[in-house]
Amino acid sequence: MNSQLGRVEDLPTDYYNGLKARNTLPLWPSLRAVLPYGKPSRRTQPMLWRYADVRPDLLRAGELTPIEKAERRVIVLCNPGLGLENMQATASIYIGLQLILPGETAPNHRHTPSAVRFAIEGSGGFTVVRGEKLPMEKGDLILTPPGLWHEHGHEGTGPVIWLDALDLPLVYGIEASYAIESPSQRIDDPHNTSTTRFRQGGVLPYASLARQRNDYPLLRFPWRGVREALGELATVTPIGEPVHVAYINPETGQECLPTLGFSALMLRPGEDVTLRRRSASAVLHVVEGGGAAAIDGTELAFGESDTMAVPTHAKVRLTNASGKTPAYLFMVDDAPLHRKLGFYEVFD
Ligand code: GTQ
Repeated sequence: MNSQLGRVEDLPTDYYNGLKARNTLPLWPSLRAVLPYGKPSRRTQPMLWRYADVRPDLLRAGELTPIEKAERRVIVLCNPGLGLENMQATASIYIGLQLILPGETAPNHRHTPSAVRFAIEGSGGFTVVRGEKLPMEKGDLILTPPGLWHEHGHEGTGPVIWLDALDLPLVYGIEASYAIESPSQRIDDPHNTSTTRFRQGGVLPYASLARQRNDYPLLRFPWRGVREALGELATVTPIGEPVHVAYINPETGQECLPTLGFSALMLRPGEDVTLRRRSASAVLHVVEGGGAAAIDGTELAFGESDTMAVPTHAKVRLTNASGKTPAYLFMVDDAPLHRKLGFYEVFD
């Protein structure tokens, strides 16, 4: 492979200017920039947003901006390597922390980007998706798939805060991002029956076997069940091997949403794990506990409700700081997108 391709400066100025005047460019001076050898070039910085820093700003937004003036009262976690104004945690993943106060509603809309909510704090918050009312208690994962109506409300007391993850940078980047609004949905299912129907992994409502496939049969994954599953998996997983579960569509066994993947990790007391290096980018959110992360050599100390960015192809090592209690992390990644595009890779 030739490491010294021709440069712009090697070309006659009038030739180069003529190309530009005709809205064209020579490839070779830029070839290595767009197709770097061996590994993608990445602007995403390994980094951490502390909940203790973001939370006061979010509560202040609750005083400064009424919900009618915000629709979604969100502080966005922006990776500085990608330019703050681009609102990217990683190149494909948008992350925001959203606040809703008692009695407020965030109006009904639907959009082309896929979204999920992961509840962080407070009680009494809910999202209505496709006419189903979904409670949001700490650690619950709520899907709002592309094109499905969703709106948020709060029937409790005190602030409710959750993490939003969307494939917005991707969908916006391909000029396909838009939303439409509609009056509040009629609640057909006030008791979150999708979560009841798919209560137990490995068994399905019998009718599911013959039923025309619904792309999104299960919309809410309560944390309690995921935490229990991690605890059980830990008993049969050698120390040092990640205790890691994936959230799936219970009818297909595949990922829940087209582009984003969701999973949860348990770090046992004192445990140190290295995740397999892979092509996907990710965001790690701390559900319980604290510890240390080394992401491509960047050392980050994490505590409860903090959020970290993991670039594509990055090496990730996680250590539980406690010798007594487990730590739990929620992960969003773009592995489903990489798989669909045909280049998902796991290295090492
Ligand atoms: O709650 O529907 O953080 O539409 C960004 C866009 C949240 C939402 C965000 C959204 C929402």
